[in-house]
Amino acid sequence: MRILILLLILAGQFTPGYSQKSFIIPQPAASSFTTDKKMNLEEIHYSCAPGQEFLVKNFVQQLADFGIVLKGCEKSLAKKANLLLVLDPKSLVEEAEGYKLVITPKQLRIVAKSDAGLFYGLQSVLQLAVAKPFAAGFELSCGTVQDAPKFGWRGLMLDESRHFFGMEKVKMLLDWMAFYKLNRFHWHLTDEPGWRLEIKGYPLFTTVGAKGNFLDRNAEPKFYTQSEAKEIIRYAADRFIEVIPEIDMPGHAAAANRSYPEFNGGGSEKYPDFTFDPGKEGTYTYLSNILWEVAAIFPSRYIHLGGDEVNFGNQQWNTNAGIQALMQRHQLKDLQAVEFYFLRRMTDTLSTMKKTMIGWDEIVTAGIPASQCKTMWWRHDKPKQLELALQNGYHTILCPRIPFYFDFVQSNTHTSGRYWQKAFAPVEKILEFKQLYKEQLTKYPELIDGIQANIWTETIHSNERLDFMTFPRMAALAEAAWGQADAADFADFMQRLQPSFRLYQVKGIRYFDPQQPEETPEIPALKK
Ligand code: TNX
Repeated sequence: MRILILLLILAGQFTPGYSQKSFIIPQPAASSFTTDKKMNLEEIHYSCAPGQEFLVKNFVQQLADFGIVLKGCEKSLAKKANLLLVLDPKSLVEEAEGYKLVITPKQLRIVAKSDAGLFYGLQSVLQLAVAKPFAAGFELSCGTVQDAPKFGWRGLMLDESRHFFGMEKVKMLLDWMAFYKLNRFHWHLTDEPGWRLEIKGYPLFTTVGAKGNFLDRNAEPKFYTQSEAKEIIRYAADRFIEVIPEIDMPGHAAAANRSYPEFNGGGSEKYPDFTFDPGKEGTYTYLSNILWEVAAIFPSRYIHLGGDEVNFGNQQWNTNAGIQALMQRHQLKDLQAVEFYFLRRMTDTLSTMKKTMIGWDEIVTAGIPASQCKTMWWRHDKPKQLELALQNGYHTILCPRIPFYFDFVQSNTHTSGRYWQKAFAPVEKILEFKQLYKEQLTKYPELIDGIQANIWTETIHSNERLDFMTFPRMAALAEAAWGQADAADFADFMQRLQPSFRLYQVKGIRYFDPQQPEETPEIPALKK
């Protein structure tokens, strides 16, 4: 009998059951935790190189933001440290953003090749800590995590043209992106309802262009000054998030055209003043002046030029003498050829600024050299466009509407927000992403940079509704983008999501729980 018990215990130690599963989201590449040994951290004695001290400071701040206040936090000798950060360029942790975390009863050690890796190690600790907080400090189970992301581009886009949310809300999103190890914030700053970025050479953008939103043409002007934009960029950089601005062209330009009508290429009945005028030399100077300012604000290598849906409102190009002359001069056979000419030219302009262009998937047949751009594939109903992008050698970010458009509803019981026929964007579908695009991921692993979710805001007018549409789908996005879970396991993911739900509650975030739809009712959109 005793032998049998002993055998059972031993068997237990070597089966996966022994390793207590962690609650970390996104799921780490490998982790193992013991159930019987713990480490308590009430006071931090840290050791790291002077250049990494900011990571400890920021970590302590993050703990405090979640209500975990330590008794103290001071630097100590490595031997006595209970938190050790080791930046080792030659470490066995292979990937730039990877890390190894070792928790023993006396010490918590993170080894990485880069600051980003150390930061992600600390985010994992943060997630474990908030799952077991104490009055002072927190408790961790001992164990190890060896981790790195599958995808380098783990993005979230926010449309602030249709509705403007402001500094505080953007910072809140960046905080949560960091918590879930997302690393690209794509900022959609211009579109029809409003232009949201100060451009010093063109002051009318912030008086005329910034006025109004999707629901109210006369809403007071809302925009970011250049110094506010820089503050957001810094805030994001502290969290290892790169900010990519989007200045949409040649379509979706109505707010710009209200400000400077001399560069208006006209629109359609449904989309008035939709395009810039590609037939005027002055338009190229104007846009290049704007982009020089944008390039000076945003340190990112990338500027997103949109390039989407131009045919929604380019009919007037047919009767515009300047455009007709341009077509003759350059032998452009139709309006799409004009659009592509415009995009090639603007991409060249960005190249002179040492910036790489990003465009929506409309650009993949524009003849732009692959070395000068990246594309975002969004039209899930046009898989051909993705195939073309990859065949043409374009680095591609996957953000198909289904399941990555967060303005789509997340449950078929919801009535506010988009559907594609009957399709929508539930958490389950986000988790299934790797299986859905297995073929492309296998065939073009070096061209698919990663994935991104896009929060379009025609139907999102308030912070509350923004939260409802974003949480917990942001966590599912991170799970897919980090890409280490072997297969989509909704039940397991929902289990790991429970600590996040508690934090959302503490923070007053109106989230959606797919397993408790009645308790987390839909926050409806306002109708136009
Ligand atoms: C398509 S995605 C758009 C946006 C809309 C969105 C609504 C893309 C490149 N264009 O302008 O806001 O659908 O889901």
